[in-house]
Amino acid sequence: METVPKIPDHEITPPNVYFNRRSFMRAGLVAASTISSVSAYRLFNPARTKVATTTPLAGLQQSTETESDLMARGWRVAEEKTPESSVLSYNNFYEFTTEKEGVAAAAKDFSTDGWQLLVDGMVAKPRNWSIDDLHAISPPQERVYRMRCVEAWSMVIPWAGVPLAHILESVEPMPSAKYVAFETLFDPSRMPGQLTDVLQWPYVEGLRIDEAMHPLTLLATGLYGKLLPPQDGAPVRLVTPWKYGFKGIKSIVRITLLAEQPPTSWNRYSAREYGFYANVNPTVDHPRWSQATEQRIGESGRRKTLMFNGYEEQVAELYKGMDLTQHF
Ligand SMILES: Nc1nc2c(c(=O)[nH]1)N[C@H]1C(S)=C(S)[C@@H](COP(=O)(O)O)O[C@H]1N2
Ligand SMILES: [Mo]
Repeated sequence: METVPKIPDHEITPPNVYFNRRSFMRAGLVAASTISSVSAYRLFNPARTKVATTTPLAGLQQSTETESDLMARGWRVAEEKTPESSVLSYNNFYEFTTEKEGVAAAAKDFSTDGWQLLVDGMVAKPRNWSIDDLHAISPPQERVYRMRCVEAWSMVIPWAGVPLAHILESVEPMPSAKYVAFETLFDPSRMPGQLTDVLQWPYVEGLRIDEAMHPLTLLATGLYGKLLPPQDGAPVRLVTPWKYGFKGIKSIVRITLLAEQPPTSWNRYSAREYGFYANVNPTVDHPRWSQATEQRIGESGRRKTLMFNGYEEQVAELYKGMDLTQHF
């Protein structure tokens, strides 16, 4: 990047601000002049979020496969997990707030009682699912995945959930179904961020059907062995670990199978910056910043971003022959 124009706060919070502040806090009150006034303000007025404890996830399956088989599938990663406290307190969820460290507090009273997930469109058997219904056809499995935000920070998260393929197979997609559209709840009385126009609501996402059926694609209902907390997308969110984090749409109420590619929220916001595919790719930079490296939460220094976020062996086949600089 040659020039870095002023980036509105809601689009990207440079992770180095967050981390400088954290290491500064560890180091004690030494380098006050090196941090920005914003982080200095926050340092002395810490908005410490009380992180909600959540309910254990019943029926989490113990895998019978060996660790190396699970790693070959991409279902485990041999990297340190991001501390649970960071996964629960550093979030993007614009339906509540654009302040990453404020999501947990802003979402803490979000009730998901009686949640229904409608799966419809080009399927033989459309139906409404409760979270228990999802777990009844496919007991929750643990998946330890890398998560790479388009803003160039990353985590390693132990999710629990149901392969999306199991749900889609049970509603019997028609041959004409080529894409899968996802939609977050729209209810400004419960999601106050929806009273602002920072994005067009509801948040929507989409996958090609072969991406949706891929064994890495998870409907997550838990993390760290517990039910998903509100700030991470309760009660059910998408996880596609080889794609940028914004594909992982939270608090899903509807999944619709379609013949045509559906609109997606960040692509609608800025098509030249955020593509439909959003595959992690260190060689295709965001127009305003490099994607070659990332800040792993809790680490000092940066690490190299991996092609398809390290899932090349599992997913490269899906994109054979495609120009990834065009289909970014
Ligand atoms: N509905 C909805 N889903 C969303 C978002 C959002 O603002 N609204 N943010 C996305 C972005 S940019 C990221 S990086 C991940 C963050 O997930 P996490 O907070 O559980 O780490 O959620 C994604 N899903
Ligand atoms: Mo993100």
